[in-house]
Amino acid sequence: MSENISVLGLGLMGAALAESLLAAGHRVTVWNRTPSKADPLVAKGATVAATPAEAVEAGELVIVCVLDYPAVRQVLEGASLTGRVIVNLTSGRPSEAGAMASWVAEHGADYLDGGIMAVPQMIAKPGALILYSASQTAFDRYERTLAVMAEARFVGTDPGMAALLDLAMLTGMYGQIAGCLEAAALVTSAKYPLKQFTASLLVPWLNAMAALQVHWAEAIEAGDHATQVSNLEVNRAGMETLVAAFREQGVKPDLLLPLKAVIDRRTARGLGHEGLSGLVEEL
Ligand code: FVH
Repeated sequence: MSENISVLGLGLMGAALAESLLAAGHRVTVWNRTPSKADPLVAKGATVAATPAEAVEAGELVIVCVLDYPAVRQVLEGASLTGRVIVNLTSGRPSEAGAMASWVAEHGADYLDGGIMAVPQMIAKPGALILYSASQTAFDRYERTLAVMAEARFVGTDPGMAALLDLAMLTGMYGQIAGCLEAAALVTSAKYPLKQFTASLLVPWLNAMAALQVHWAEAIEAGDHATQVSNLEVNRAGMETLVAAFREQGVKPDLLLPLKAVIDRRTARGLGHEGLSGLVEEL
């Protein structure tokens, strides 16, 4: 079914979202602070609105994707939101999502907050995921429409939950990036071909290790950090070796040292028999 949808914010991500909705046959109205960014979408069939208020009026479903939450507020302020469903796909903090949900409700609209787990090039392709939270009613009503942009997954009625899970997933990603950058520095210090190391050794290893995460999650939920894999004392000694080897190679272990510090703290408290999952108690 073709819907009237408005997209406010046509940066890299907003433009990709609007394009996917147009390609799916929806009637899309667009608005952007810098108007010229609408031109490629107008060429593909979008209608351009002169103001955010005009854009909000045109769509029952209003998608906002701008830099940050203060910008969302600036964009929506002054528009008549009554009866609309506002889907905010701007990245932010859980508390910002909660405040935005209240503000939108005060203005007579239903609210979904979203966390985009994709880059613009992935939109409307397999592998793209958007997490949604806040109004279950709005999600149920528009789930099929939202699924045009990316797999749509509702994670709860707490408005901040999508933002929190988005940040948690980014945290996992940054941890992996930190480890991979240190590994790259170590490998290049020995003049070993980095691409070969990464493709044939590192990536398969990380995939195998990723499988352990669910086991750790179970241990953390149960508060049971007994291990049959490797205890913290073994990991503490391993970290000492790692850091010493880095220094011998002339490489700074800066991204590893915070993890080492937490392992040292936990073992110093006499908990070296536990597994790595126990470190969560230190955070
Ligand atoms: N790009 C990505 O890979 C990530 C993936 C995960 C989610 N993020 C979030 O999406 C939001 C938008 O990101 P973006 O990539 O589209 O960013 P830009 O291309 O830089 O476009 C920014 C748009 O925001 C508009 N804007 C900024 N400030 C204001 C304001 N005060 N009032 C109105 N609009 C504003 C900007 O307008 P203009 O500069 O073109 O006039 C762009 O439309 C973001 O939360 C990411 O974290 C993307």
